[in-house]
Amino acid sequence: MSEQPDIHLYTASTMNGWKPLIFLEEAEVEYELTPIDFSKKEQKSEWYVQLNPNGRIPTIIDRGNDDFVVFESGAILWYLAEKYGKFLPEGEKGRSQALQWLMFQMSAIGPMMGQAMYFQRIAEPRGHREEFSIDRYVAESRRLLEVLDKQLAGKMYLLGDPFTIVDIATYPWARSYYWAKVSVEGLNNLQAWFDRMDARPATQRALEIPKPFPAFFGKGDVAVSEAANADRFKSDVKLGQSRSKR
Ligand SMILES: N[C@@H](CCC(=O)N[C@@H](CS)C(=O)NCC(=O)O)C(=O)O
Repeated sequence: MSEQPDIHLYTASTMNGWKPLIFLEEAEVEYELTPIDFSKKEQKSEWYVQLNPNGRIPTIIDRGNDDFVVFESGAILWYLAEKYGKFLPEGEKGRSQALQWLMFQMSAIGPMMGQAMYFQRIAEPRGHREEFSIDRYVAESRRLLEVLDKQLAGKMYLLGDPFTIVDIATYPWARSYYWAKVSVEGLNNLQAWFDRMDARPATQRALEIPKPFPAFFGKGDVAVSEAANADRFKSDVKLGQSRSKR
């Protein structure tokens, strides 16, 4: 075991934060981990924003490549897949398909489910219920999960067989349907894919790092987790400044 692994990962236990962890655990690659504490706003600190201009997790530094820094979870997965030659299809068309579904996760599944979560699990417990926004994001999330369900018909994984970074990127978000309060009823292909992903030991190991957050999956004491989660983003909810007219 080398003293300094190439990859230094800055992350937290969230849907985007788990993506590089799932890759690294699945690929059995050594890495150094620095957990980022949202309650201390570490992701906004000066040293961190120099690495990640967006002030969000995750970020990696590749010591094996002149300390090259990569931010944006989709770009991190692509970088790691190329560096280690894993979990990316071969050939121009296969890679284009991977990029298409990665973009779909990054631009649609993540943002829509993220907002469904935000309005219900952060804003609402802090006394700020926005019915219209909740309906919009929950309905759009369900529609997107239906797209995934169709894509998965007759397939083991999102691009067929084998498992790729598209599964890695999509799983933490889609699997957190409980936290987004989005129903997966009737989405049998999606549920079968959840079962397959739930059965991958390395992926499951990653979900416990930096610390377990089982409430995202409807397990453990959800009320306690919801309160803690709402608390760590409390400064983001500006009560009394809503422009919505009701
Ligand atoms: N598009 C970015 C989004 C990153 C992101 O939103 N990260 C969240 C956690 S899932 C975060 O850092 N939140 C802390 C904050 O908003 O200050 C990516 O995929 O890397």
